Formats: sequence, C-alpha cells, structure tokens
Amino acid sequence: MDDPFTPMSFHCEAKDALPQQARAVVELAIAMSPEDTTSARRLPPQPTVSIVIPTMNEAQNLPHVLPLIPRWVHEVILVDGNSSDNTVEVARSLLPGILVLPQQGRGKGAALRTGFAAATGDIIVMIDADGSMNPNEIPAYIGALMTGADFAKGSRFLQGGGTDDMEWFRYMGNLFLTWMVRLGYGGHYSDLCYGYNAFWRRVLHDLNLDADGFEIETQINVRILQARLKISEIPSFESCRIHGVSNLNTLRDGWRVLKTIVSEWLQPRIANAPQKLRHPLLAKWLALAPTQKIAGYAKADQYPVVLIREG
Ligand SMILES: Nc1nc2c(ncn2[C@@H]2O[C@H](COP(=O)(O)OP(=O)(O)OP(=O)(O)O)[C@@H](O)[C@H]2O)c(=O)[nH]1
Ligand SMILES: [Mg+2]
Repeated sequence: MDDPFTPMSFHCEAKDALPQQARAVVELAIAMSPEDTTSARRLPPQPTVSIVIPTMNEAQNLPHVLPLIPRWVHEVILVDGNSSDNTVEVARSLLPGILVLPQQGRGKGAALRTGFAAATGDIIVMIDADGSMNPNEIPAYIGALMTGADFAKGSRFLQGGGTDDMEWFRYMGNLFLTWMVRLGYGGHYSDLCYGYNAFWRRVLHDLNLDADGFEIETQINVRILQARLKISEIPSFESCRIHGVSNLNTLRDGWRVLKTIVSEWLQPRIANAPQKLRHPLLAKWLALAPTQKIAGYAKADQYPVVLIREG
C-alpha cells in the first residue's frame, strides 16, 4: 500500500514534504521517551486527513482548488448549499472520489457542521472553494497538529501570510473583533475572521458547534480558547476570489460575529470550561490563571499560541 505521507501530486515540493518532516519529529519524540505519557505519544503517527469544503455556486473556481489538494488526504467532503450552477458535476469530474453532501440547514456554518459530522479522518481541514485559499498550505497545518497543536489556525497577519482581498474597513473590523476576543477570552489570535483552519477531529466533541452562518469561525475560535486547547497559528496567504461574488456581507456578518463573541463570553458553552475562564483578564490580574485539566486532552496551563516562524 502506498505510504499516505508520500505526496503523489506536486505543486510545491517543499511544502508537500512537510508532513514527512512532521512525522519524523513525532516518531523521534516517541522513540526518545518510551515512558512518555504526554500528548505526543498519543498522536497517531500517520493520521488520516479529511478536507471539508463548503460550496455555493463555485463551479468556475473548483478547477483552481480541487486539483491542488494533496492526494495523500484520506477524503474530500464537499458540502453544497443548493448551488444553481454545476458545482457538484464539476467537483465530481475533477475528483471522482469526492464525497458530496447537501448541507443541513442554511449558511456556511451549517455547511461546515454537516461536513464535520460526516468526516472520518483524524484531522479535519476546512478550506473555501473560491480560490482564495491555497491547498498547498495544507501540509503546514498538518505539521503543526502533528507536532502538538490541537488547533491550527490560519493567519493572514503573520510573517509569510498576507491578503489580496481585504478592504480597509474589513481590516479595521477584523482587528477590532480580534482584540475583543483577546481581551475577553485571552489567547493571542492575530486574525479572527479567517476560515482556513485545521484541527484534530476529537476536539469537535467538546466544541458542540451550533452556528449557522459565517460566525462559525468565531465560534470555533472562542470555544477552542475556552476549552484551553493548544493553538498554533499558521501564516496563510489569501488571494482574491477568482470568479463570482462573495456571499459575506461585512455589516450583517460582522454583527453576527460580534454577537457570538459577546454571547459566548456571557454564557460559555463549553461544558467543562473552568469557571474562571468567564473572566480571563480578571483571572490574570488576580494571578488565578486556571490550571484545571479537561479529560481527554493534555492541556497547557496558559493560553498558548505557538507562532510558526519561517527561516
Ligand atoms: N454550502 C455553503 N457554502 C457556502 C455558503 N456561504 C458561503 N459558502 C462557501 O463558503 C466559502 C466562503 O464564502 P465566501 O462567499 O467566499 O465568503 P468569505 O470567503 O468568507 O468572504 P470574502 O473574503 O468576501 O470572500 C466559499 O467556498 C462559499 O462557496 C452557504 O450558505 N452554504
Ligand atoms: Mg471568499
């Protein structure tokens, strides 16, 4: 059987080589600590990867996305929101093995949740279909997860990342919302409203996601913080959507994001989030940073964000 970590389709050899390096690090960690009971030891050495792609009328963009997905991934799940073009046919012709699902409910959040529920891989990568996110970055996300992170979050504002697709008012709104999350929940996110992320499928169980619209990304981000999982930010470049128009309405969806930040802060939905997390700043000032462990994961004592730096 082919080694799933030997990439078969190359668009960027250096980046596709990353999972092998990441696997080597994990194997080394396991070999060097036979008595180790930490998370590294529990990582599957060859995790399976599910890609979840929400689509609404993306037939013209899919040829720029699907062929770039590394062929070592375990499954690609496309969740379609009643596209009126031939999105589904194009997807099937480009990737005959693709799993196409109709979304349950309305909105990108509902579509992603449908895909997450169907995913069977150890790792789930969420990526848009409009050509703005480059599948060649997927190995960087996998590498971060394989070397200890629970959640690998794309950021356009780290060295090596960037965007061609952000007006100044969206930039300001994103900055404001990012800082609201930093103040309200702790952590060091540098880019809140960006939907290129990856995580171990096991964390879904605790996140209990229920958002329907674009605020799903914020809900994931804040619940990950509330669950005190390990976060690694990955530099990512966002290009302009290739064809068609955005489904996101800056004011309407910005408002939904804001409401999510506030409501999750007032009433945390993570079942076993430590009570002190309701007021992380207060907890810090009082030097009461929680150290509680949540069953199932090895937790850090802080809210770490590991920056993956180049060079
Ligand atoms: N299934 C489904 N997919 C959706 C829905 N809304 C958006 N999408 C998809 O989600 C992805 C992101 O949507 P975009 O419209 O590009 O919005 P965005 O990337 O958040 O915002 P922009 O930066 O303005 O492009 C694309 O692949 C869309 O096709 C929906 O209601 N259902
Ligand atoms: Mg887009």
